[in-house]
Amino acid sequence: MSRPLGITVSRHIMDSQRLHPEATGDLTGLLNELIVAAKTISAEVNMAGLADILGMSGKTNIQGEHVQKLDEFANNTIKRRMARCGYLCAMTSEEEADIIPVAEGYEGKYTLAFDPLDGSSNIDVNVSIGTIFSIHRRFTPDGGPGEEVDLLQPGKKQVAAGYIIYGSSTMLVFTTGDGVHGFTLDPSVGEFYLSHPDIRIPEKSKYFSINEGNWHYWQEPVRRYLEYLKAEDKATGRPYSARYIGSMVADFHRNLIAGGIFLYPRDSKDQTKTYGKLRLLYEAAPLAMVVEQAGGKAVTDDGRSILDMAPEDLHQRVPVVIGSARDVDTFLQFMNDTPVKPAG
Ligand code: FBP
Repeated sequence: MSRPLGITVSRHIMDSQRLHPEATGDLTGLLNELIVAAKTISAEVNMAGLADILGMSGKTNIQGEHVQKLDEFANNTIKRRMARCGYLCAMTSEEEADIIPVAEGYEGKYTLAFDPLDGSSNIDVNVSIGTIFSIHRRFTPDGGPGEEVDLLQPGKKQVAAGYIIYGSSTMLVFTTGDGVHGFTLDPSVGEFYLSHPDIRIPEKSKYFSINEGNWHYWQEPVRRYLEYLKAEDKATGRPYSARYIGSMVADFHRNLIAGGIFLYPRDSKDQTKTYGKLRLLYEAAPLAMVVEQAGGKAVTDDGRSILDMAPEDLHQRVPVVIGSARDVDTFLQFMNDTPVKPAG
């Protein structure tokens, strides 16, 4: 279905719903509520320097990270709005140790996992940050509060996933399984308009995104892969350029639009994070659904499909390699020590 530029996101969601005669409108309602929360966060982020909302909240979250005031604001904004939207049975957030219940009497048939503000180390320095979300159909029978099992479902079972990036403009990028579409917020109207229909990640990459400060803590094949990306070879467009913002959502978005590979492999730097830093439920799995719907690929550094992974814990970490499919395959050839097939 061709999608005219400039339509509003609500119209786009309604049009997509028409493609699914079995749809009840609940997912549409849920997405629209989430979009209102995103607009609220966007307004606060844009005013952050003026609104005494920069800096630490004085709290520490389940990850052992110091919680930023804006993190807390974003978390509360989403929690409050979604707890009474009537479409959810349970939620989980990067900022909360346990399952987040919805208000009694408002239980619905979906679950929401979210990272309220990804890239928190960049909040105070005005660098792009974002909200990442993942939606599943509940696993337990409809009616009543949800349980952890409703949230601990593999990424391939997601019914919708995406992110809102608060950058030079605020953009919403998401998929409901019918391709990936991007919408730009017009703050003067307070409306998201379709600006990037049917996003496809370029086959040919230009960029690699990884924190090279962790070089000495990586497994040897990871280092060899980076050396390969930096070696000169015109035929394969190497050397690639290094781009690393330190906000996964922003690094991912650049690579989705311009072509690239983002890697956060396991490393031996921090014994509490021996199997990667990034979280499966509300960072890796939603971006994996987006990239695969856009023609890319998302795996762990030992070649497991991120979307096939069955989560065991709400805050489970996972090593992530995500981006243009050909580059992810080349990375895996290094990890499996198989000779790299020349590109093309
Ligand atoms: P949060 O900010 O949501 O905790 O996310 C983790 C994150 O900031 C990612 O966005 C980013 O890719 C990564 O950590 C940066 O880690 P590092 O500073 O180790 O490179």
